[in-house]
Amino acid sequence: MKNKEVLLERMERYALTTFGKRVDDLNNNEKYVVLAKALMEEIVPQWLKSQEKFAGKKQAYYLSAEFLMGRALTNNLINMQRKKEVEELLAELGVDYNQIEDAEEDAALGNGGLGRLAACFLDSAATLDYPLHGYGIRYQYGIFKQKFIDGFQVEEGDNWLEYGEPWSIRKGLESVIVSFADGDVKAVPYDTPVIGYGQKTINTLRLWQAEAVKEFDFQAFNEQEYDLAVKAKNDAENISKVLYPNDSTDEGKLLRLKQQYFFVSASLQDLVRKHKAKYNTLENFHKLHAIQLNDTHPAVAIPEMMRILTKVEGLEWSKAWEIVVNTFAYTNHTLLAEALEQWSIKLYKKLLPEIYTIIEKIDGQLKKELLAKGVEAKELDKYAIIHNGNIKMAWLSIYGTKSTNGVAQLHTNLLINQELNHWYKIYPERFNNKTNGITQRRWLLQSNPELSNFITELLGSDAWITNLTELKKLEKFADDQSVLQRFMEIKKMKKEQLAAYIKRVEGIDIDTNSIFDIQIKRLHEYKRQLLKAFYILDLYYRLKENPDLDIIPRTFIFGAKAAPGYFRAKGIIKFINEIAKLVNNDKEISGKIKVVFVQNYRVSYAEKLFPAADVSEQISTAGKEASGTGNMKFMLNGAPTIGTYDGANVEIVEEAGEENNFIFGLRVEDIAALKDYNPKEEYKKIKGLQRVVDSLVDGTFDDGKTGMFKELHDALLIGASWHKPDHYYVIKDFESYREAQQRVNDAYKDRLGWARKCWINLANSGKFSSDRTIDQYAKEIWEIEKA
Ligand code: DL6
Repeated sequence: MKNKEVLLERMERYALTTFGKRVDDLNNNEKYVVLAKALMEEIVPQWLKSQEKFAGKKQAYYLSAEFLMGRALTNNLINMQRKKEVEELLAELGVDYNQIEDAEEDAALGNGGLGRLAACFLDSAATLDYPLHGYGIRYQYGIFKQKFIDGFQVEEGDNWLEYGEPWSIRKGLESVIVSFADGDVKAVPYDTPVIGYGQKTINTLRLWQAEAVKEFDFQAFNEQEYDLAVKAKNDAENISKVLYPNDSTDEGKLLRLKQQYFFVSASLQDLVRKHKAKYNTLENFHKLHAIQLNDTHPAVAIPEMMRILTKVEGLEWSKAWEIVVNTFAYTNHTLLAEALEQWSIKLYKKLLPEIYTIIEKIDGQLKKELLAKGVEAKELDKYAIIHNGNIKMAWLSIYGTKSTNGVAQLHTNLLINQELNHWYKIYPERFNNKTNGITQRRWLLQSNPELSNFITELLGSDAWITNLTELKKLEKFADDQSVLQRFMEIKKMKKEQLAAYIKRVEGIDIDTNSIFDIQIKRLHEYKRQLLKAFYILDLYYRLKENPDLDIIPRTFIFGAKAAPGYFRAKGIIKFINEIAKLVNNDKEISGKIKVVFVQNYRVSYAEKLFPAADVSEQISTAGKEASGTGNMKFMLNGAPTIGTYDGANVEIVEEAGEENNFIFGLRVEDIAALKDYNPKEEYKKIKGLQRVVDSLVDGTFDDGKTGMFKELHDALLIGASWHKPDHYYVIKDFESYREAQQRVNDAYKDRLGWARKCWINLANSGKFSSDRTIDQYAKEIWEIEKA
C-alpha cells in the first residue's frame, strides 16, 4: 500500500474510534486530531528506536519552566519530509491543508524569548542527532490570550487542551511522588516526540502534570462534605494549572515555588530511578547526565539532587557535591536586577524545610571555600547564598554548577565584568558565552516556503536546512538584479499574505506598498515600544504641518503582550492604540502612515509577521536585552535592523555590516558615562519631542481615567521611588532614533540598494542558527556525542 493510503486508512480508523464519525463528516478540528493521531502511529516506533540508539550514552536534559512550542503539525510534517504528501492527500479529500493547520492551538507554555529558545534548542538537537530531552510543566493554561477592548489589553485564559492534544502520550506508570511540607503530590509525565529534520533522531519533551495522590475522599463524600471530598484533587491540580504570565520579575508566590520544585523534583527522581535500574549506583551519574538549568527557575535542582544523593541514597556529602557540580550547568538570561530571582527564607522553610537546611549547608560550605581561596571575611556577604532574609538563586546556580553562560557576547561580557564579576574572579573557568540562535526549520523553511525554495534553487542544494552557514554562498548574488528582483517579489507576496491575514483577524486594511516596520516582542519598558510610539506621533504631527513631507508610506506594526500586573506596560499598549486611532482615522495624511497593534501575538502569528517585515525594530536600552532572538528571525527573512548596540544586535551587525543596518543610540559605555542627566531639560531642547511626550497629559489622548498616561509621563520626567526619571533613556535616544528612521526612509527609496541590504543580511545569518548554539553547548558544556 502507498504511504498515502496507509495514512488515510489510519485517519478513518481514528475518526471512527475517537469521534464515532467518518473522516468526511469531521470538522476541521477533528480532522486535525485524527491526522495527528495517524501520524503518531508512524512516529512512535521510530521514537522508540531512537531511544534505543542512545542507551548507555551520556545524554543531556534541558530543565525549563517554559517551552514555547507553538504549533506542531506543520513542523512535524516538515521534519518528517511528508508535508507535500499530506497536503495532496487532504486536497484529494477536498480539504484545504491551511484550515487544518489553523485548527491547531498554539502550545504556548512560555512567556517569550526564554521559552521559545528552549523550543528551538530541542529542534536543533534532534536534527543534529544529539540526545537532548526537555523537562518541564504541562500547564493546563498557557500564556493568556490577549484582546483589545477600547484599546486596553484584556486577558483570557488559554485553555489549549480543551479539544485534546494528540501529540503527547500519558505515561501514568512512570508517575512519581513529590513531597512538600503540606503533603504529597503525584507528578504524571506526558511525553511528546521532538522530531529532528530527516527523522533520524526523535528526542523527548517530558512535561509533568500535577495530580492528587488520592483524588477523592470517600469518607468526606459520605459525610456530605463535597468540597472536602475533592479538595486534595483541586489543590494538587492547581500546581500545573497555569503558566505565570511574567517574564521579568519574580512573582513571589507560593504556588510558583511549588511549580518549580514540583517539576524539578519529578525530573530528577525520574532520571535517578532510570539510572539506578541500570547501574545500581549513582557514583557515575554525572558521567551519563548533563543537566542545563534554563535560568534560575529550576535552580532548586541543586539542593534537591543533594537531598536525593545524601539522604535517600546515602552518599557522602562531598562525593554528592562533586556529582552535582559536574552534572549541572546554568544559563543566565537577564541582567535586569529585578529579574534575578530571590526567594524568602520564610517561604522555603514553610514549603521545603528539608531543602532549606541543605541550602544552609551549601552556603556554609561556600563560605569555607571562599576563605580558603583567600577571600576576606568582610567580603563574604557579597557571595552569600542566604542573605538578608532571602535565598539568591543566581548565586546558588553559579556555585552549584560547572558552567555559567550568558546568551550573547555583550551580555556575557557584562556578566563577567560587572554583575557577576566577583564570582568570575573566583571561578573564571566556569564562565562562558553561548550566543542564542533560532531554528531555520521553523523560521524560514516553514514560515517562508517561497524564499526557502528560491534559496534552494539558487544554491542548487537544500543543505542550508541543516547547515545555515551555506547561506553565505548567496552573497555572490548581491549585485544580481534579477535575483534581487525575485527576492523583492517574494517579500511582496509575504506582505500580501500578512495583509490578508490582518484584514481577516483584525479587520484592518494595510497598504502592501508601504514599508512594513515591525516590532514584535513582550511589552516591557526596556524594550522601548514607547520610543517607537513617540516617533510615530512626531511623524504624524510633522505630516500634518507639511503634507508634502517626503516620506515613503509606512505601516508600523506592533505585537506584544503585557504582564497582567504590569501597569505601565499596559499603559503603553493603550497609548499606542490611541495613537493608532488618531492616525488611522485622519484622512488628511492620506494613508501615508498607519499603525496596527495586532492582538494576541504568539508563535503562529509570528510565523506570518517575520517573513513580511521590511524593517526589524530592536530598540532596547543598551545593556538591557540579554540577546533577543526575534532580531535573528527578521534577519533570516532578509529584514535590516533598526536597533541599538545591544544583545545579539551587536553580532548581527558584525556579521552583516553596519552599512546594511541602522544603528543608533547610546551604547553601554555612554550610559555609564552619563552624568547629571535631566530629561526635563533635555526634552525641551529637541524639536517636536516635548509635544509628543506631553501628549500623555495634555488631553490629546484619553486613558479612560485610569491614570496610566500620567504615570508614564511621570516615569519619564519625574521618576519614581524606585528609579530615576527616564531610566530607560527614551528621551535621550529619541533624536538619534528619529535620525536613524530618516536613514531608513532614504535608503528604501533606492529599491535595489535596499534589496541588497536585505540580501546581505540573509546571506550572513548563518551564525544565528540554533544548530550552531546547540553544537557549542553539546561540545563545550554537556560533552555529549551524536548518535
Ligand atoms: O535567552 C533568551 C531570551 C533573550 O533572548 C532575551 O533577551 C531575554 O530577555 C530573555 N530573558 C528572559 C528572562 N527571564 N527570566 N528570568 O526571558 O531570554
